[in-house]
Amino acid sequence: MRFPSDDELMAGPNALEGGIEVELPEDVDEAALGGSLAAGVVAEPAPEDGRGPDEDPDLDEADEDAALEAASDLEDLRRLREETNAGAGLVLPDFPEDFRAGFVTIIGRPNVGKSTLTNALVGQKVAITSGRPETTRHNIRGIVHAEKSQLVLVDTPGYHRPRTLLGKRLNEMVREALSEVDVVVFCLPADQRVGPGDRFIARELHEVRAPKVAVVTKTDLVSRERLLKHLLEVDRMGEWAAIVPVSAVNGKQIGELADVLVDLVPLSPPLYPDGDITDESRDTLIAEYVREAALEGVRDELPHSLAVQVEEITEREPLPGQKNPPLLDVHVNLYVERDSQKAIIIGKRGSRLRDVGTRSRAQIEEMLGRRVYLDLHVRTAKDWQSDPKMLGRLGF
Ligand SMILES: Nc1nc2c(ncn2[C@@H]2O[C@H](COP(=O)(O)OP(=O)(O)OP(=O)(O)O)[C@@H](O)[C@H]2O)c(=O)[nH]1
Ligand SMILES: [Mg+2]
Repeated sequence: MRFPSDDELMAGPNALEGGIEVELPEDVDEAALGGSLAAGVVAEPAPEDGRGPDEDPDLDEADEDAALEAASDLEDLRRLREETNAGAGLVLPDFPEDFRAGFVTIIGRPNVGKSTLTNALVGQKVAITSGRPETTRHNIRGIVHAEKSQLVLVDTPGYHRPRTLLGKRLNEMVREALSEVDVVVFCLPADQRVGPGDRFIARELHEVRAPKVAVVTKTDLVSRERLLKHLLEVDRMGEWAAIVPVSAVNGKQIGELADVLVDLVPLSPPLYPDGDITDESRDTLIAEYVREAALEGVRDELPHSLAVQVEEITEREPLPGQKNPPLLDVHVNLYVERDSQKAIIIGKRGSRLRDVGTRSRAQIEEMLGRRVYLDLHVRTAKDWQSDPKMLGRLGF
């Protein structure tokens, strides 16, 4: 199968130039369609045994082994929690018999709003976002808690045509997140036409057994008429358990989407303790906040060339009689691929880097609930995106 070219995958063919040209078929009743969309769309609830709708009862043994292996991590986690609970009797709080919980992987091309949607569903920022494609570089779990349900969202890197070894690794992460999943959310932005990149992803999804929800993102950017045409295009693309239009920036239909997803995950005890909203480590969050601040206002290849890693965090000696927690020294390295990029990131007399420090420090201090001294170093790691050794050092 031919992978669409970069231009096809990116803005070009999907961008909305002069409006969507797709005509509504004559037999479609726009009013009726609009009505069902406004109501939050049609979802088929998961069967009570928690299996996907197209689970094949006649799997042969080899298939069964493969399927079991794919499901094992998820199942192991569930079993472990159940057993620990039964044995020790203290890990899990009581949960209702009809409690639902499961993994929801969010996929789509770069820049379609996956991370913004994840944050909106969680209700707090767990993933950084930016107007540049390929912002997310690892699978990020965000947990949505409700009285009778828990959704473990997995925000993934944008699926794209890889140009570098990093790109290949990012796509592998997406495929990994699709291998153990209860529901797939496929994001398609309302302000771009369905293009070859989307169709490629849709074809990949044929292999995935879990129910799929098409989420049309960024509805605030288009008129109702355009949205309806887009929804029809999406509807024609495949078999969806539901199609939900949302706007993550103004919170429209986010609650409705959560309800649809809860109906699709299986009956299960909670998978994460109450109150956990992500499994991102402190250091990862710090590095990501710095990268987000550094991405603001940079163009061309620079966003791709930028990587950030926490080098060291040390606590200062408390001052005599000090009541507040002592200052934390946070040392962070920013890597770029060329010296010319280094100069851009640092800015005139260090002004840009200072700005990056001020903005990210505010977020870091809020997260840690204490004051930090943030020390940023910009280093050149030549062509790190294609250097296996450097990729390894940077955690890819
Ligand atoms: N107007 C509008 N903009 C949105 C919405 N959701 C996301 N955006 C913007 O779209 C851009 C991309 O958002 P992200 O959430 O970073 O997209 P992503 O799909 O996670 O991107 P990658 O991580 O690069 O794959 C950002 O500038 C967001 O502010 C929305 O509902 N409405
Ligand atoms: Mg993202």
